[in-house]
Amino acid sequence: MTAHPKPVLLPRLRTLMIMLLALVLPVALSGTAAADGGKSSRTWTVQVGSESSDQAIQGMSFLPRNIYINAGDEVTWEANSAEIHTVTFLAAGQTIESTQPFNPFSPLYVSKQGGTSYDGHSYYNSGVMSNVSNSGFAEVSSYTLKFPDAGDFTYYCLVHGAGQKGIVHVRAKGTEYPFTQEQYNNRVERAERAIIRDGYKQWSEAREQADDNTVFAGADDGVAMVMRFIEPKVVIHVGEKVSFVNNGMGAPHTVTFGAEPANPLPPLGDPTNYTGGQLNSGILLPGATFTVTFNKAGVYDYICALHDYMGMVGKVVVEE
Ligand SMILES: [Cu+2]
Repeated sequence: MTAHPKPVLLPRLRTLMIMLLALVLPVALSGTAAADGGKSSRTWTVQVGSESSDQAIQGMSFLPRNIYINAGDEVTWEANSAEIHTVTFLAAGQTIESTQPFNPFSPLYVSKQGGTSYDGHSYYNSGVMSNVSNSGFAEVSSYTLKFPDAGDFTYYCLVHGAGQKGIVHVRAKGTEYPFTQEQYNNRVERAERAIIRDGYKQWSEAREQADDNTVFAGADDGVAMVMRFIEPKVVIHVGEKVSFVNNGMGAPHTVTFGAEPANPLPPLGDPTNYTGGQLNSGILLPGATFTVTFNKAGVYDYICALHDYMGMVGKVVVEE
């Protein structure tokens, strides 16, 4: 989970992709945009997550949250953020609470489960979705399911639990669609902008409360999440403490000094007497605080082992 710059398409590759799109689009449009009274099957698109361009703000939502389709249509979920998510339809009788917390070591959580046509009652999972290749998982960038039968089908993100859900409303073949994909897309863009605004607001509020002895490990209101330490760099003196506070509502973080452990979930080292080397808070859940006493002068880099690849890293400078 080391930090790498976000991959950028080479200009020539981008041109090639536009040319390919030009070839593919007329075919795709003939199946999706025709005014056919909803008789032919369509493919609809839902965005999984959202983010600011620097990846600092991550949105925990499926957009649009509700989509109205007809029996026989398909939905494609597209990974739209560096933060990981899943698209998961639970088995009949299974609750989202029973799946929590997310288990990063279980294939039931991280790998694709179920077929390509939704049967209305079995467990279907996209696997871990992300728009970057350095999240530490073998990511899926898109996931498509066909919905042959009418019904209202709720799905969740296994990473973010009950707070992140969406509903696919499948109506009988031939029902008039209430919205076009373009109308959904316009709403999605507005919702994304609102999430990012919300994130920057929380970020500046946390900044006002932060000082050299108080660092906020992210900030979030359950939907917009700031994937940064606030402030990331502090300067203290030998013998002083720094408290890392997770004031959020949904996102777990870690505070990890020294070499990143293979499994960053359990705590490691003695935070009451830190003089360098490995020290890990373990999973710092919302509401938790991790306090470290620095007993030796030096410059200590630290990371959130879950979100360092988005830029969630910091530095403690300890002076004599
Ligand atoms: Cu984090």
